[in-house]
Amino acid sequence: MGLTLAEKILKAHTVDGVFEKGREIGLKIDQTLTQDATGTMAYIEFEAMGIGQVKTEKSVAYIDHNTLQSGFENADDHRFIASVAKKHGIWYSRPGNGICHQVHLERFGAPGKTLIGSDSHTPTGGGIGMIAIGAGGLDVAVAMGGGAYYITYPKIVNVKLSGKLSPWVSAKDVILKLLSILSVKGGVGKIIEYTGEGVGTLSVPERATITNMGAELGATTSIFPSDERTRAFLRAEGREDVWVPLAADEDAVYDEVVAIDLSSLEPMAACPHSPDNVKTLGEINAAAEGGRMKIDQVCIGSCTNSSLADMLKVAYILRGKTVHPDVSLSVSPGSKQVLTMMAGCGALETILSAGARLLESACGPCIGMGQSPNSAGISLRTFNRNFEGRSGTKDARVYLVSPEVAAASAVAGYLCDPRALGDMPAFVLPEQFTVNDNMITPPAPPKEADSIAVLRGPNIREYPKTAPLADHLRAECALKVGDNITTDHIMPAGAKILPLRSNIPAISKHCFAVCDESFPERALALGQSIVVGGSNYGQGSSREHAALAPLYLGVKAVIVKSFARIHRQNLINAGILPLEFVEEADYDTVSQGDILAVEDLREQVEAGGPITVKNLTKGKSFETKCELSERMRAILLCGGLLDYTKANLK
Ligand code: MIC
Ligand code: SF4
Repeated sequence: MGLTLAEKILKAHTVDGVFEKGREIGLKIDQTLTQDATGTMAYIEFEAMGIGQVKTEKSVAYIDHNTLQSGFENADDHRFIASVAKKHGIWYSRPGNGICHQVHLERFGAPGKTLIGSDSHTPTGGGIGMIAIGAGGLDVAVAMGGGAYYITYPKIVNVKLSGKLSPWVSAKDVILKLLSILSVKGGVGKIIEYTGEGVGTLSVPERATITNMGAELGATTSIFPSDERTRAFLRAEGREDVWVPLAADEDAVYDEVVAIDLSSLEPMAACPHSPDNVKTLGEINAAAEGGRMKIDQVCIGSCTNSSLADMLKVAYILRGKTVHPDVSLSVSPGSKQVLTMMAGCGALETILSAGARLLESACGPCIGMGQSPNSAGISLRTFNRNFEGRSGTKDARVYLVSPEVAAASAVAGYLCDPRALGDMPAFVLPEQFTVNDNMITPPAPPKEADSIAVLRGPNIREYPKTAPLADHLRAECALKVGDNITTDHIMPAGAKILPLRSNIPAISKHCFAVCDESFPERALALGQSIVVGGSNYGQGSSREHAALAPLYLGVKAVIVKSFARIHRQNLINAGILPLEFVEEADYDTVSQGDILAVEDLREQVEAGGPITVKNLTKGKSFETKCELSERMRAILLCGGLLDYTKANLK
């Protein structure tokens, strides 16, 4: 029986466990990446492990999230990361050089390699045939130290692409279509592998848009074959030497198959407040007053849609036009390389003449770092997430669209179908890109490492205190939330809160602010507490702060209907017990304020069976499950991955 492409790469990298469906496997990690918002914590953890030089083939630290320096905090974090990187063998991409995923694809990614990154959109690398997975900072720190990265051998879903995209229909529409089929939890525990003759019609940037937003399916990762188009992209980057052809075996067997005919797709949008709330533009406009949805803002950029290919289309649509007077249009090119090439070919001038507001090559508005919309504003964004409050304006209505829809709408002033623009020219990418790595600082030679001081600012605090799992647990349900709670609910981002990413006591004050502002104070006063939630709890970002803030506030267990993958792992890494209701109906029997208890907790976790939770307030009990590998059990029992790693290093 043949192997899928994902399985081939996973198999070649399995260094621990049994290579069987559903079992936990430990992967050798070739490359790692961090960004600044998760990176400070990852390097604090790396340092706490006492490892000298990184053991990976390539580790890169990017500054792209916290680039708005409205106080000393972010600049201090940049300086800290730069110095840690230099000391420990890590390449450092300076602020202004671009968004981690875009730059990694351009300058470091390589087909057939494994990459983990402390950012959920790391699967962007699947666009050139990598197994690229988003993980918590602590997992990345362990991988930098040469430790394996553990995943459950996933199911492999084959998305078979046929046909060819029609003019003005975009790669974004492919992933929006898949989100409408599978939903935001349809990819949990799965790798999405693209095959079929439609693959060859898509360029690397288009493939990367699709694998990037596979994160919104909850998938472990997504991957495209490495073919002649991959080779051409790497050649244009001056890196053809890393190219290898890669594809699934002819007789590969998949767990599920989804067929998408590219020719049948049309421009779509994900409506508020979820990436899978997908509708056609026609449907959205038909429901709006006067048959047209008026818009207030358009933002083009983010790691999903900020390549040169995207920018050339935007420039073409804006040529000779002016942005509608009621609309604010911002453009953030994905990297210095993209921006330089836009300047070189005149696209930048066209975009600026049309009245776009040029932002630096960084995450910017995607993570609420500026450009929050007006009250109840309607914002079209080429980004990947439209969770409530993420834009920085609580009542904003954010729609996720392709760059083509975004640009056409910015001119029209309402949600506009770009197919109305008529014929589409062929957008041809240059054979050679403008490569200049002067904003990437190499690490110091290992022999100089001892002489390099790590520069810490006053906002950089230690990892929160941990303790081994207690014998018994008795705590109040301090918060009960519903389904699809995102990490943006648990640990919001935005320009005010992000600078606190390296200070857990300070950032914890904002934990669950979107749901209940009084939670942090209550939880701290209680000393220990339990959070109860619905299904797909913790979807979205990889930020381990969504586990570290609860850890600091004394949350001992989270009981939900189901978890998103990265967040569940982050809870285990932080030593917080992740429990799932065996009977979903039991969720309804728990109220906020109930006192819950688990007797013989350590014993029950060790035994691995269902765990009984008593609701002392209601005089009832219910069963929960806590399916853990032996390794995860050991991590939880000793109080989290940091303690486990320290203990096992000795
Ligand atoms: C995001 O898109 O939500 C982020 C900000 O890039 C996060 C990482 C973070 O919270 O720092 C992610 O996707 O993992
Ligand atoms: Fe940055 Fe947005 Fe991409 Fe996250 S999704 S890495 S915030 S651009």
